[in-house]
Amino acid sequence: MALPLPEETLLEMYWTMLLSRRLDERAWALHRQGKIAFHISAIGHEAAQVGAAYAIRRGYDWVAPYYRDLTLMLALGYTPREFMLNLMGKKGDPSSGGRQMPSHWSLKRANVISHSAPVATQTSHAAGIGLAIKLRGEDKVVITSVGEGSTSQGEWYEGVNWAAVHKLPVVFIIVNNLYAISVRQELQMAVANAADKALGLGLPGVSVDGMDFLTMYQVMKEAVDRARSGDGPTIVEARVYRITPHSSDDDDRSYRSREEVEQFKQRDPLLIARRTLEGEGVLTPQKHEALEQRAKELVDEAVRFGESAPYPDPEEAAYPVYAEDVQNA
Ligand SMILES: Cc1ncc(C[n+]2csc(CCOP(=O)(O)OP(=O)(O)O)c2C)c(N)n1
Ligand SMILES: [Mg+2]
Repeated sequence: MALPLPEETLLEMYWTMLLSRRLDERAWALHRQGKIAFHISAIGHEAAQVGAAYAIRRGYDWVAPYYRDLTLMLALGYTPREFMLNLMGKKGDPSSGGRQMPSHWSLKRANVISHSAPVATQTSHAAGIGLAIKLRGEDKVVITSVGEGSTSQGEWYEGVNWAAVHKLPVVFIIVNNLYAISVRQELQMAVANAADKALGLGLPGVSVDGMDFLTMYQVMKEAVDRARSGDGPTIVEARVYRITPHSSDDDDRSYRSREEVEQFKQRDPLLIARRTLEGEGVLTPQKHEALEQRAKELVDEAVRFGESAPYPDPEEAAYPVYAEDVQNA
């Protein structure tokens, strides 16, 4: 098939997915060892996130993510060390200096805004940033993501509606992993696809296989190009599956069968990407092994770094989260 990106870029995307998976698995282990208080996982969501990240101009466009977006964050330059500081609530955590819950991202150097824990608040933040871009006459775009359950929130409709009315340069990603904690999609919406909600809001809505990073990239690229050229926002629904429980504090055996989880594991986005890239001769088993080795070393090193890092000083609790001069803002 015709590959949409240079081989080197495809390998970089694969590497980001692999690193995300290995960091994520380590986070689960750290939680079970009592070394961190909480983890919320991106496992199963990696392809959708890397596809979205590579569709924007990273470091130039704006990003309003949600808590599952570890792979997206890594693609934007977030480091394994920073992730460990975040998980462990240590000094220097770029998201909040150890004050927010883990995985409530912020990364100023990558134009990732800080976000709140109430789901879908980032939707109206993204619409607001979109309006600012339009008023300033810039050619930037904003991407923002929520889970499918979060599209039940009034704030989600308000943000998307505003962006559609004013043709703002925003791409609204809905990560449909079928569940909002224990609540299945059918109990959240009467439409078959979350993207169908676009019809009532007056913007295009596309539902895609979010387990395939190339499909996601191509659909996101179109939506981002559309937004950048002034044609307005798009909803992109990425159909994925949450292979893990909702978070470290959830027991998914109470609401879904093991057979269902096993069935979706056959469509693990990492396996799909590996198969595609090996089929195209971009990846070889040897290259894959070398990446595995590198990921293990990086994760080990990041854990050591996080464990030996100090906790924030008590007065840092009163510092601002996003302001330029943290000491004097
Ligand atoms: C307004 C609000 N209500 C409830 C919660 C608690 N909560 C956190 S995540 C979550 C489920 C969200 O599900 P979904 O949007 O499908 O995202 P997923 O976790 O499946 O990726 C809920 C109910 C919250 N954070 N904010
Ligand atoms: Mg969900």
